Formats: sequence, C-alpha cells, structure tokens
Amino acid sequence: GGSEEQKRRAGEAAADEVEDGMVVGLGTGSTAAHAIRALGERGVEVEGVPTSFESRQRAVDAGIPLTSLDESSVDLAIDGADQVAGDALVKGGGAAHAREKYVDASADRFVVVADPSKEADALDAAIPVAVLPDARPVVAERVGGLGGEPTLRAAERKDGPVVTDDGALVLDCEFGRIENPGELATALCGIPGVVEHGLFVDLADAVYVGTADGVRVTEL
Ligand code: DER
Repeated sequence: GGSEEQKRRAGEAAADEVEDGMVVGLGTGSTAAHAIRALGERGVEVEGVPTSFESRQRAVDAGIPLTSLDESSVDLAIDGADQVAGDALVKGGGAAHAREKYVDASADRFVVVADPSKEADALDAAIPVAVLPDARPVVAERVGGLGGEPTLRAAERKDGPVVTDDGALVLDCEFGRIENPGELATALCGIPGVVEHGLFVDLADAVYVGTADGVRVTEL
C-alpha cells in the first residue's frame, strides 16, 4: 500500500472542501482517517455521518458532532478505496462497504481519497461481497456462475469469519480483470442473499491522490 504521507496529503486536501455548516459523510479506513482528523484539528463546524463503527469512533475522538441520515442529508462524503480505475472503484477492504455505499451515494458530492498504489488502468482486485450468513453457500455458487472465485474472509483475531457491522459475512470474489464493472455490479446485486458488493460504479465525483510532494485531483 501507499505511504502514510501520501494518505495524509489526500485526506487533508479533501478536507479542504469542507465548509462550516456542512454535513460530511465520514469514510472508513486509514486514508479517510486523515480527513476526519484534519476536520477535528481545524475545528470546522460540521456534523458527521459515520460509515462504520470505526469511522464513528474516529469522529468521536476528533470531536466531530454526529448526525444521521434521519436528520440530515450529506453535502460531501470523503471515503477511501481499495482500487480506482476511472469512475469505478473497488471498496470493502475494511468490510464496511454496505454502509459506505449508501452514505457515499446519498451525498451531493462524493470524493475518494487514495494513494497511488490504489490506481489501476482496469479493476482487477477481488470484489468484497457482503452476504447474509445462511445465504453464503448459494451466493458462492452464483458468484462461481459469474466466473468469480469466492473466498470467505477469515477474521484475524477471532476464530471464524469476519462479521460486518450489519452482521453479514464477506466473500472476497476474484474475477480477474473486470472489463465491464457496471455489468458485474448489476449481476452481483441480483444475487439473492447479497447485502452489498464493493463495486462503486459512477458514484464518485472526484479522486484525490496523495503523492510524495502534493496531491492530484481528478474530477470524474
Ligand atoms: O473498506 C473500504 O472501502 C475502505 O475505504 C478501505 O478499503 C480503504 O482503506 P485504506 O484507506 O486504509 O486503504
């Protein structure tokens, strides 16, 4: 993965878009963490909508007041990604992609923060698919039928699988190079038992990539 300095530059640059009075979608992962920290340090008058247990905790630590989609609509969402190819992303490395997707997609503007290691000409990362636990075998079968190779994501410091904030399991599905992300995204949505998948197609509005000496912003 990229360096902490590259992640910091991306996160802090995206945080520059945030103005007093905004409701901000707070992404999950180590790159979005820099944006959350920066918002806290700068004392910007915002309310945050977290995208996971982790991002909620980081918001609390940063002193950012919380709100919810019940009470607020999101002006700007800032979130990381596992891979970026044009306007298609793979997310879900942190197993938070179900909530991330509906918060990010609900925002008036959704910007991705990343380091150069996330950039690719075409998506070829495994696609995390969150599934209802009992549906796992049938989802795995259908993923196979789409040409994917599903692997149940094992936890590290817990026996058994990773369990998401929503109580789902995660199948990491290898499809190789994905020529048509939109098509695959639609197919994955159609599998009964799938809670959410990690293909974010046509959702992001811009990508901030932190480099060794600056940041590259691409409007999508
Ligand atoms: O899980 C996610 O989608 C996160 O955004 C994550 O994949 C990116 O995490 P990182 O910024 O720590 O690489």
